[in-house]
Amino acid sequence: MRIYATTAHHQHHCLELDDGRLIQSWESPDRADIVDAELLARGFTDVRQPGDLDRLLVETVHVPAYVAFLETAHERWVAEGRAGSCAMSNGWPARRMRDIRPEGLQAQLGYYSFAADCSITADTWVAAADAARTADAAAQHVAAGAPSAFARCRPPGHHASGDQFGGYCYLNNAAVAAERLRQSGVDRVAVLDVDYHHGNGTQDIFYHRDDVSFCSIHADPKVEFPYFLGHADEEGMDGGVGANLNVPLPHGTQSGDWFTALETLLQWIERRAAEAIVVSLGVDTFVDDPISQFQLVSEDFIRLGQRLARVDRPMVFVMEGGYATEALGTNMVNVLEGFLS
Ligand code: Q9C
Ligand code: ZN
Repeated sequence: MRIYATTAHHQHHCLELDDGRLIQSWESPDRADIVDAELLARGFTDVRQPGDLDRLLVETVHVPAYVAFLETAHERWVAEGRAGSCAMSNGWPARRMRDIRPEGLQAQLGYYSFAADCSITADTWVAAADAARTADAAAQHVAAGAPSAFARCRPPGHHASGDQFGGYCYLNNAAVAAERLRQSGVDRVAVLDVDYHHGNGTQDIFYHRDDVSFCSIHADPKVEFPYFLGHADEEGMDGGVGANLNVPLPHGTQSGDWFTALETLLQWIERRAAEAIVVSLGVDTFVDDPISQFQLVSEDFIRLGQRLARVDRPMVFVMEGGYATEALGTNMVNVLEGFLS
């Protein structure tokens, strides 16, 4: 299996508001290093650099003004002489306020984000752009006939909507991959999101479309981030009615119930007649994940990969979450090795 990866992400490590403290984010550069080391150790040696960022492709899943905002926000932050090292919002357009695009940088940070768990550093844009082109390259490889590819993305992407960052995500790498498959002539694509958190951004980007189906198993948003999307009654809208499926599960979910939910999703994908699948591959379902509450064990990730191989469709694996850094390499590569075995 070919791997796509870059190292620009290294410079990006943002601040996160966590339990009332401002900390260096759980979403750290060593996450990628650990995965890269494990890939090499287990014989995944076909590691490539992606091509240039296809801005037009990115702007099919993101609003162009949002992309320009991400690119320039930190320069504007510095130019304004702000005290903190990261550009971060302190107010959002919540209920009873207006959905109106403001002018000032601090106000636009609120307009273009939905959570205080991530922020924009001097290197965030380069890292996010690298992750997006990494996902694009993996999708192009699969579109050209490869049975699978792994985009070792960082930062992750599935929480980023068309015009909002949050949940450690800025550009939606999985959505970029799905859109690349579509533009390469794959008529029907499915995104299978197995990250512990609901992929609210990906769902929203494709919510009105029938050609890209989205399904997800995740912790119930009634009690877990991103709280305000990912509920079981969200089925798609307009032309996309029936093209969205959420299976929320309670805190404490163990392997048995998780794999039962996976069967539900895979049967649904079969009914959706997807020709290729993008897997939003988060392994924060792991029992020792420091910010998550499911109880999968490392062997479960091998089983996940084996089960996905039996789906027998071209697959683009896009790395998302997973914060038990020590075990992250093992868990992530277990899925890929299970898939190939
Ligand atoms: N106390 C992904 O897995 N909330 N994003 C963290 C920690 C946000 C996770 C709170 C979690 C976002 C891609
Ligand atoms: Zn997650």
